[in-house]
Amino acid sequence: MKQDLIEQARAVLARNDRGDYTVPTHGLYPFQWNWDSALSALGFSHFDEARAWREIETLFRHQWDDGMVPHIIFHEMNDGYFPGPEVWATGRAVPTSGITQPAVAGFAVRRIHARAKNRALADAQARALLPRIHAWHQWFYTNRDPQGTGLVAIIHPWESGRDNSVDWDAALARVPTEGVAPFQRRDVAHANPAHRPTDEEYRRYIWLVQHFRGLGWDNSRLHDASPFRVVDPGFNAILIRSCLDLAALADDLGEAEIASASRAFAQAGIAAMDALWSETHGQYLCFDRVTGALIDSPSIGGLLAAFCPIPDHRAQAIAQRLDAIGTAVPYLVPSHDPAAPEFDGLRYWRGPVWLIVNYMIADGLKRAGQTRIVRRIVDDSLRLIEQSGFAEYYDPVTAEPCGGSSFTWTAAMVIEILN
Ligand code: 9WN
Repeated sequence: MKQDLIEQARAVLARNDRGDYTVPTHGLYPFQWNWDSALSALGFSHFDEARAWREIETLFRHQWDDGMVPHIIFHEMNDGYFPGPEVWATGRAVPTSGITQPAVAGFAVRRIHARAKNRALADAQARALLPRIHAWHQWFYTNRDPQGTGLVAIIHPWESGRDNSVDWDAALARVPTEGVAPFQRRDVAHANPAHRPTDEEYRRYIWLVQHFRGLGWDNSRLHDASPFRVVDPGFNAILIRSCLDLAALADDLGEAEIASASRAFAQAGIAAMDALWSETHGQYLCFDRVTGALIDSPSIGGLLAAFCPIPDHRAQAIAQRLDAIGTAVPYLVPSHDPAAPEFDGLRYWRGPVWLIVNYMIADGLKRAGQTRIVRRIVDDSLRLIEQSGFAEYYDPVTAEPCGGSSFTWTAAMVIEILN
């Protein structure tokens, strides 16, 4: 059974492999996505280390001069996705989007390096990537935390990777739609529209893209000029964890300066994170930098916070919260609280389970010693795969496969979990 699943997962990776990068899935997402690639490299690393390194190398080859690593790289033209390069208009030789995504690369590189069999290759690759990943982290703290609070904001829902989360509803409602050029969505030709964001959300997503494009994609201006500025505990936990992992890697490679700068970022972030805790919900919440208030939305972002080192009593509370959620739905971890009125088990980030997030929550809680709930998350993840294949996401009540199929990072997580 185990070997069968690994073989099937490898076939999914092979199908979506474009040589130097993978597409998330054929049809729906025909380009390279940032956090998909870094997490998918973990899967490749179990059977082809060189290919795993190449995936991340390709991603960083398209890093911007200011340090940002874009969320999409449009390697080959394909009109099956909207918004394409002409909408972003970032003016690069190989076109990219103009926003970023969760900074998982530092974590992935550290993990792949730590367990690599080909030590010479791993050292060479890690040494080349180290300053580039550090430049990205510096970019985050300079451009997305201009006041030096210790936590960074996202300026577009797509940056979070959790596009239509309930977390963004109120902040996104303040984004205008006037002046948005008419467009035709492509995603709904590939996936069930009931599983995807609404047209109204898309208009606001595109307004933000047009607004940033009008500012020449100048990152020193975008944060303050964006009507959407949200501090997401999950997003910050990923960045903090990657800073810590990069510090450990820098220690191994004798790069003391990068190690101490990375630790300083992480320490400031961990200290600031506690202000996002909600006693009422027993988890972390997002913070709206425009209104200056916490966002009353119990989503998976506040549980993913456990991916970075949080105090033991907080990890314990998150484990208890997951226990409670696990009595309400048969499959952990739903992307939104099943008891909340906004919960929708089919619609993307408003309820469905995503294997990559399960993996990161489980990894963080394992470090915190919460082994019982970790076992439940891992078991539920494998049950989903056995019943419903390598989907983009799953209904946490019925296990219905949703979104795209033959999904790269879902397959990569299966290889990672089973090895
Ligand atoms: C926009 C590729 C990406 C993931 C995101 C997921 C979805 C894109 C979209 O697909 O977002 O970036 O068009 O819906 O939400 O997490 O990286 O798999």
